[in-house]
Amino acid sequence: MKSSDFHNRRGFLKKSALTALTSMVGSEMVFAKKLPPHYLPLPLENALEGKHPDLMTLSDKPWVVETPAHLLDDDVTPFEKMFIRNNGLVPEEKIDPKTWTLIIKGESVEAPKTYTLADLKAKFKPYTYQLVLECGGNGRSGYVPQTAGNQWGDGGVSCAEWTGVRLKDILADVGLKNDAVYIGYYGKDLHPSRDPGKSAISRGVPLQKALEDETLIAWAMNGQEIPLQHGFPLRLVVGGWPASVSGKWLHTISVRNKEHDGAKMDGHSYRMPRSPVQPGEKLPETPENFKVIESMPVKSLITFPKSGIVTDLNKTLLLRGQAWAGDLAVKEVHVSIDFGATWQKCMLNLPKNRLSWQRWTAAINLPQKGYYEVWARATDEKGTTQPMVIPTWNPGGYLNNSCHRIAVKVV
Ligand SMILES: Nc1nc2c(c(=O)[nH]1)N[C@H]1C(S)=C(S)[C@@H](COP(=O)(O)O)O[C@H]1N2
Ligand SMILES: [Mo]
Repeated sequence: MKSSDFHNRRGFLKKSALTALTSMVGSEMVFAKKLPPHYLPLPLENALEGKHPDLMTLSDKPWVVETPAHLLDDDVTPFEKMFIRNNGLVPEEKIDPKTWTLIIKGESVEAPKTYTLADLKAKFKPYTYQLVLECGGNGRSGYVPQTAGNQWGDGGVSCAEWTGVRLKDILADVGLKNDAVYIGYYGKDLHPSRDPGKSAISRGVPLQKALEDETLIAWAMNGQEIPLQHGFPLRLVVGGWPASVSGKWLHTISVRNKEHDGAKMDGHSYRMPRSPVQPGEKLPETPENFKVIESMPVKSLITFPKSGIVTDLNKTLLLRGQAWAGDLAVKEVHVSIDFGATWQKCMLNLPKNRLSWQRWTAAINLPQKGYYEVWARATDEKGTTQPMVIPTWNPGGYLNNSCHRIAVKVV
């Protein structure tokens, strides 16, 4: 369905579209004439179709939708519980996977090369990995003073199973020049301004990360076609780094001889100050002051029970959660019921594969009736532990990996 089927050149609903929309919505659209330019009735925007009703919409133009922590309890995140983060507007043209192509170009390829989806499937060996995609801004709402950007709670993270071919196999087939150091992606989504000359986001990773076994050009998620909101029909998937490097609706990869300079690679976008700043401090947004975020830090969630649970005295409470640590594995997870004064070690599963999250479980006994908080704290394989308090404030509000807490009442 195309916006131009319904909107005139100035973006307002066409008179001819009104009857069609009315019948699609199922009743008269009382204030249809007042619908702002480029808006469609929500049921036709489709973003939340099939999504769990308890996901939280942070924004609808573009769509930004968060998953509450207790819905991240599956080992493999299903589509209906997967967060959405769009920087622009989902492609409006009808997507035909048969004619979709991936172009590999840029100053550091021997010669540009184009693949159809069928070429990718026929030419290269497919792999399937479970990969953590966490928005760089996940947890942003914890920072004081508040920073600009979507005010994520804890749920801008997923770990689905992605199937595709290794980017490194494709790049080897294309042939790279010696000066190749970075790759950047381009997707078919529209800039929010609808200016076709602008891209909503075009990020990338150093060549070294691009060449890892788990870096995929994926056409399937959880064994099915990638859902439209998550990048149908083709997506770059790079686990462990800010999910903004996992380009949806992928049509081009550019191999660069310098740090990629696409949209949202500059300023303080997905960048951290090179040295800590005072909360609220304004820092000139130069590359000298800000460096691109690479691996995400160690983090965990309590996915069961849901915060606010009421339980009985003398009943052992079983806890479950997920833990991940960017490029690293998680070594240990601990929980505390006394605001971090003492910690109890949890059971921790091995990851299904590198860059997957890891299930942790614990059984706790709460000594008397009253209010408790359960805190969870993961430690990565290098010994780095999550902070209990909000970590260093930064202008973009990124990388808040403070301990997740839930409230528990014993009666
Ligand atoms: N083409 C394109 N790719 C994109 C984005 C986007 O807006 N356009 N958003 C990025 C960001 S910031 C995040 S956090 C993830 C979100 O992935 P999801 O919506 O599938 O959960 O996609 C990334 N890939
Ligand atoms: Mo993101």
